[in-house]
Amino acid sequence: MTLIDGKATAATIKAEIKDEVERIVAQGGRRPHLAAILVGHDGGSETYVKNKVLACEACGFQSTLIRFEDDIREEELLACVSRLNNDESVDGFIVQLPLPRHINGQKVIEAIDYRKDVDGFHPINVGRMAIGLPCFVSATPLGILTLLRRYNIPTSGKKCVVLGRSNIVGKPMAQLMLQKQWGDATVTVCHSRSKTLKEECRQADIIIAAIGQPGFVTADMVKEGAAVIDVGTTRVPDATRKSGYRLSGDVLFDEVAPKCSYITPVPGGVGPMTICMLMLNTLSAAKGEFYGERVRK
Ligand code: BQF
Repeated sequence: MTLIDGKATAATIKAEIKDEVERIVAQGGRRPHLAAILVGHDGGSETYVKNKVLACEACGFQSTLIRFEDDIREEELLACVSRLNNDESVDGFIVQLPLPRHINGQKVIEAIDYRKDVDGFHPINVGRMAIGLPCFVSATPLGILTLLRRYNIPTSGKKCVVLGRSNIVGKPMAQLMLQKQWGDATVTVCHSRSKTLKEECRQADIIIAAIGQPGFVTADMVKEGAAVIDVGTTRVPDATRKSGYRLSGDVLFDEVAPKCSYITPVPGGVGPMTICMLMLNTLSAAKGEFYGERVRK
């Protein structure tokens, strides 16, 4: 069993990004600039945005954090998006999700200029991704594909089961695993209503778990020698921690790991790669490019 070290892989890639940024700056170019909009004070969102700001520093990027209280009106948020769309000093920006319930998140996403949509959530990027055109690919699926490649885990022609059908992870992950130039796999998507979920998993060469239920994937669901990718990052209370909680994945790691060829831990697996791919997308945006064919293997 090989433990996939997402934290180390992300650190390597961030160092590569930083090198490129310093080359750009030495040639008289401007540092890439990522802006983030954070609404409210959700603990998870605070942490995630902090991770993004720190990653910008590691990559030599400029970053701007724009905060709003959770009673912000939708029009104010849309005005902020519009301002960032038109701000030439900003290469890319994100709106940290989830948003408060009184705000139409889809409307906010659609207000983002797709050329600055480094999260890859705008329908133009989603659509372009789905048909294999250059686009911003959402960071978590891109991070997982990067791990599979860097660890030389074969995907072409393999049976891949994606657990979860969210717009952020499950759906784009399944699309990319299907595509010839990415996973080139046979893909099955299972979700909370899937009757044959366990049977599908047992036949999978690769399981990508993104359902947000701690310990959902148990040893009896995993074929001997399968590769298991754990996208879960649920905060569960833990009195022994300073923070009062710990991150729990969707995979019951201790019993599943011995059966795997490869497995990602939580924390330190997919999470750091998500942040790192956001940086890569921002670098592409700063260079006026999409994450397209050109940068693929
Ligand atoms: C790690 C996210 C659910 C909903 C909205 C490193 C992150 C997490 C874990 C992180 C996530 C999850 C992010 C680890 C960003 C991933 O060491 O294991 C980094 O910051 N993430 C987000 O921005 O929004 C979310 C999960």
